[in-house]
Amino acid sequence: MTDSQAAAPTALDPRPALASAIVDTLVHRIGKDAQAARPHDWLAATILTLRNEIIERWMESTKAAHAAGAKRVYYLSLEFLIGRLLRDALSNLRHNDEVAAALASLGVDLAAIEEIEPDAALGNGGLGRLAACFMESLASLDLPAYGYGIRYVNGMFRQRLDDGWQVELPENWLAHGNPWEFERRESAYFVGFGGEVTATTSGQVHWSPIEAVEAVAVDTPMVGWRGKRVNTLRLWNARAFDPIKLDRFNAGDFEGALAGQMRAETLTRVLYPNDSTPAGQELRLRQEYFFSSASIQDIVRRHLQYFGDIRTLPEKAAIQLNDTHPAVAVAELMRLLTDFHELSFDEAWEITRATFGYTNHTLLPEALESWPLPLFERLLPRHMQIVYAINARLLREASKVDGIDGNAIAAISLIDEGGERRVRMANLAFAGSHSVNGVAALHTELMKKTVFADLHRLYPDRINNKTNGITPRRWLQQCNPGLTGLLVEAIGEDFKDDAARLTALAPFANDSSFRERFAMVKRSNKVTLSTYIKDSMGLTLDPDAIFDVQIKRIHEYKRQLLGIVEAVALYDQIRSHPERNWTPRVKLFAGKAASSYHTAKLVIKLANDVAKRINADPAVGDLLKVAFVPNYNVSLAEKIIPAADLSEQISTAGMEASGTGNMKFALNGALTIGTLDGANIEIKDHVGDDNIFIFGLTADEVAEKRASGYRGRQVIEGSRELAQAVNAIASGVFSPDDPDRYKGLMDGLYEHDWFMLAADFDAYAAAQREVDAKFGDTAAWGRSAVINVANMGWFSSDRTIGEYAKQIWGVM
Ligand code: CR1
Repeated sequence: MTDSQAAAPTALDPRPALASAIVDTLVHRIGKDAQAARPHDWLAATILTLRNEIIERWMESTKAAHAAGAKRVYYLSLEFLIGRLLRDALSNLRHNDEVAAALASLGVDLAAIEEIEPDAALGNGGLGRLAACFMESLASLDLPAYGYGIRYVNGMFRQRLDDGWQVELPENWLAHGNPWEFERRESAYFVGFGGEVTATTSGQVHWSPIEAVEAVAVDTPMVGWRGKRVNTLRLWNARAFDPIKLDRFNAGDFEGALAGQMRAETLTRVLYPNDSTPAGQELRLRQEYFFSSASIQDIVRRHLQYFGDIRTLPEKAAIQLNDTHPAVAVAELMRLLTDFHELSFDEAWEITRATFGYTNHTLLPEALESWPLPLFERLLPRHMQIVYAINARLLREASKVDGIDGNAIAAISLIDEGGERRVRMANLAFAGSHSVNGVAALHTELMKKTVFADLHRLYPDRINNKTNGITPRRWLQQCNPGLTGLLVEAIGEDFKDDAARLTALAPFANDSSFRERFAMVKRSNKVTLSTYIKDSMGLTLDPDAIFDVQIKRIHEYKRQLLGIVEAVALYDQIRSHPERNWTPRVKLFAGKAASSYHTAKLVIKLANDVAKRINADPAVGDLLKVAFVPNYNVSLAEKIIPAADLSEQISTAGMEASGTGNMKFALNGALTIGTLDGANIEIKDHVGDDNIFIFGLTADEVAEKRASGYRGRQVIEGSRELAQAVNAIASGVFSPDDPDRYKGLMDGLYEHDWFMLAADFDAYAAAQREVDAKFGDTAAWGRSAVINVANMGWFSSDRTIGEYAKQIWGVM
C-alpha cells in the first residue's frame, strides 16, 4: 500500500495506516462500522482498499504500452478459470503479511475472509485454467496483453453428491456483486446475427442482420508478480439495444417488451459445462461469434486509434485463438477488412494470417468442433460467404502441391462433405493462422501425423510445439506457503523471480535433515487437508498414509475407472493377505462430469459406492480409505495438491494432450504414477526415470492394438486380480441396492475396452506396488520428491509464455 491512499492515523485513531484505510473503506464504501461488519463486509473492504493500488498500476501499465507504441497480445478464450483473486493479488503485490497484520489488529482473520471469496469459475478444466495461468504470466513478464472472453453470469456448476450421484447446482458467483470488475460503457459493440447479404452493382457487400445485441466490456485487472504490470481481462456482457420497448410496455405487453432483453441476456448467461467435447447447440455458436466479433471490433478500433493504418495490424497485434472456440474470429476479421476497410481479399487474407495464431488442445475426434452448414449460414450468412472464399483459395493452393490427392483435398477442405455438410472450425483456424501449436511434444507430433496430416503437408512450417506450463505463484507460493518458506531457507528467494532457479535445490535431495523438514511440511499439509475432509465429509484420514490423488474432469480417457478398479483389487488383496506389510493408503478422487455424460456420472457413483463399502470395512481399517471429494474447483485443488504424495496421471497414451495438474503436483513434491502421455513424458525427462513411476502402453502401442481389433476379454480372463475386481463390481458387490448398476460398464471392458484399461491393468497394479515399497523407504521417497521440486521450474508458464512471445507473437 502506498502512503498516499491509506488514510493517515489521527490523534484519535491510533491504528496503523493500513488498518485505518480498511476501516475507512468499510464505513464509506460498504456502509458498516467495525462492530457491525460481517466477514463478507471485511472481505469487500479489504479488496476495495487493495484495489486502489492495483488500479494505479493498471493505468500506468496501459499508458506505458500506449506511449511505447508497443505490440499487444490478445488471448481469445471462451474460458478463463481464474479462481479466487484476493490472495493472488495480495501475494503478487507482496502485501500479504502487512494486510494480515492490519486485519488481525481489527480482530479479523485474513485466511478466513479469503475462504469466502467466490471462485471465478468461467471454465471447465485445463483449457480454462491454462488461460488464467497465461494471463498471470503475461503480466509477470511485463508483456502488454488483453484476455478476451465472456462474462458468464453462471460459471461452472456446483457439484453436490446425493447418495453418491452427481447433482448439478447453478453457480452464482456474481450474486453479491464483484469488486474486481469495471464496466466500460463506452466500449460497446453491435453484434448481428442472421438476416441477408446484398451486393451493390459496384460490388459493395452489405450484411443486414435480422437480430442484434450489444456487447459491453467488463474489465478485470490481472496483477503480475511483484505488481510489475497489470493487464486487462476484458469479458463481454450482452445487452439488448432497446432494453425495454416502451411502446409495448405501455400497451401492457410486459413479456413482449422484455423479450429482446431476455434473448440477449441468455447469450452470456451460462458456461457450457463440456470439457474436451463440443456442446453443439446453436446457443454455443452464438456465444462464440458474439465474443469473437466484439473482441475483433475492439482490437481493430484500438489499432486504428493508436496507429491509424489498418495495414500495420500484424505489426502491432498478435491474436491467439485458444482452441477453435474463437475460430470464427478469422472470418470476422476478414469481413471487417474487406467490407469496412475496403481491402482486397488477398491483402486482407495476408493481414489475417499474419495476425492470428491457433492453439490446439485436443485430438479426440469427437471433440473437433464443426457446425452444420445450414445453421452456420442462417446465423452468419456473410461469414459463410467468406468461408467459401477462403476455402476456394485454400483448395486451389493445395491442388498445386505434389502428393496432395483427392482424399487429402477432402481432409483439408473447410467443409466436411461426408454426410451432413459441416464447417470445420479447426481447418478454418489452421488456414487463418501463421502458427498452429500443440501443447506438449507428443501431442504436437500426433497433430502432424493424424488430425492435421494433410494440412501439415500443405504448410509444413506451420505446426509447432509449446508445452504447457503453470504459474508457480498460485501453484507453489500461494497454495503451499510451508514449502515455499522451506525453499527460501534452503536456496534463497531467487526462484520466486525465475522458477528455473529451483534447480539449486537438487543437492538438498541428499541432505537428510533437509528431507526431514521437507517431510514435515508435507505432513502438515496432509493434516490440514484431513481436517477439511473431516469437516466437510465426516471422514477421518491418517496423515501418515500415502495420499494418492486423482483430481481432474471425469472422462473415460483419463481413466478414473482404472484407479477405482485397482482400489477394488487392492481391497481384495488386503483382505486376503492381512499378514503382509501393507502401506496404508488414502485414495482421493475429485472432479466434475459433463451433465449429459452418463458414463462419467456412473463412474462418480461407482467411486462413491466403492468408498462406502471399503471405508466401513473393519478388515482393512486404516490400510485403505477412499474418498470422492465433492465440488472440485480451483480453490479445492489449491488445498489438495500441496497434501498429495502420489499424483495419478494415467490417461490412455495418446489421448491427454498435455495435462497441467501433473505439473502442479510434481512442483509440490508429489511423485507421479503415469503413462507416457502428454506432458508426463517431458516431466519424466526433467525429473529422471528413477523419480517417477511410468507404466503401460505407449501411444504407438495403443494405436496398433486398436488397429488389430483388440478386445479386453482375453486380458481380463488372463489376470486373476483384474478378473476378480471386474466381476465383483459387475455382480453388484458394491451396489447391493441395484446389483446390475455396473454390469454394462464392466461389459464394456470385456467387449471393447477402447481406453485400454484391461490392457494396462497389470502394469498399473505392479507400478502401485513399487510405489508402496518406495513410500516405505522414507529416504528414497524424500530424495525423489525433492528432485521433483528441483526440476519442475521448466514447467512455469513464464517459460511457456516466453516461447509464445518470441516464436509466435514477436513481442520479446
Ligand atoms: C487437454 O485435454 C490440456 C489442456 C490445456 C485440454 C489437456 O490435456 O492440458 O487442454 N483440452 O492445454 C481441451 O480442453 C478442448 O480441449
